[in-house]
Amino acid sequence: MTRADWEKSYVSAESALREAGVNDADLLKLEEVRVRFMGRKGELTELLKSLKDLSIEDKRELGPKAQALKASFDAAIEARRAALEDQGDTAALAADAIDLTLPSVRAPRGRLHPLTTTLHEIARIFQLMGYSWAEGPHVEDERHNFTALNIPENHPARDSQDTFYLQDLPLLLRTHTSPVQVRTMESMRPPLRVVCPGRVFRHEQLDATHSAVFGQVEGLVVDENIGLADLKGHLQTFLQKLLGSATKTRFRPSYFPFTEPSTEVDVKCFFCPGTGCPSCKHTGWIEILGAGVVNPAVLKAVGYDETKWSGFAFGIGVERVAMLLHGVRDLRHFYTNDQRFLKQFDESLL
Ligand code: 2NL
Repeated sequence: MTRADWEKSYVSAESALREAGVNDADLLKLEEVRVRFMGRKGELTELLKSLKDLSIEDKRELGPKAQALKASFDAAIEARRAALEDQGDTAALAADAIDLTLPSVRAPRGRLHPLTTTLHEIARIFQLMGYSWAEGPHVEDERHNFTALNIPENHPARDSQDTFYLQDLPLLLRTHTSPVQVRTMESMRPPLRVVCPGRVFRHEQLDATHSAVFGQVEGLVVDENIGLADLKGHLQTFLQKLLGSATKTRFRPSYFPFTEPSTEVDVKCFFCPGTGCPSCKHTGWIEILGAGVVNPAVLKAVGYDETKWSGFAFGIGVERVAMLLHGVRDLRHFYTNDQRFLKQFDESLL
């Protein structure tokens, strides 16, 4: 190779290098370029190899020139590779950036439903007053739900308009928790004090104050010489513990087949100063529970000596109490499980 040929190759390699696009190449393209110039048959490799065909003097002059071209090529490739790797690292870091100094997301904590805490609150007060807690089946027979309670065969409460009966079986969904007390009396001798909290079922249209499934707490005391005065004392104590010691009570005559006499218990309205408001339907009083002296026919039906024993009983609706305690005006809020509603109830009331 002549010096002139070599110089031509040099100029051609130099301009090819300039146009190779090193500074826009990605990693794959960059390797292609490197092989194209510096591979075994690469343009630069050939140029360096062909130095050996030149005279000593030409080698001395052109050798460093060729080396400088290779060095600047190597440097350009290396700079581009470093820039690409740097970019890659930055992108990878951005893609899975986790700020370990951020506070963690709190796991949502469960809490008891306001109807559950209300039922617990009612039963707990009676437990403080010496009552024990009893539960029983939701599916009952007519004897425990009606007959033993002195509810006559033709009573409207027995109608399938009001009571859910099971298909093809002489069974029903209990309409109150009284059958639990009947079962307690069947299995225990007096004296007894018991509360029976639980779910009850009535064939009812759902509205702001009625539901076909609702909670009830019934209570029963049987002992010697139990009368209306005991009933009034226990229920007044209970209501003052539930609603505050300033709570005023009123006992109105009423009627239930299973108690005689029977009474409905009102508390002085705690929403208005007795002047009347929608909560007390402008009467100044709020009806809160029903009660009475146990009808001797009920004691007799469970095999108790009704000349020796007497008692009183009461029933209180859980939804109604929860609505009064929390100022809820529509009971359907308790069943729809809207988190915005449920989150308002105190987490600590477990
Ligand atoms: C109400 C009225 C009441 C009873 C329930 C009862 C149970 C037995 C014997 C006698 Cl085993 N009585 N339970 C008595 C009076 C009233 O509930 O309005 N509840 C929401």
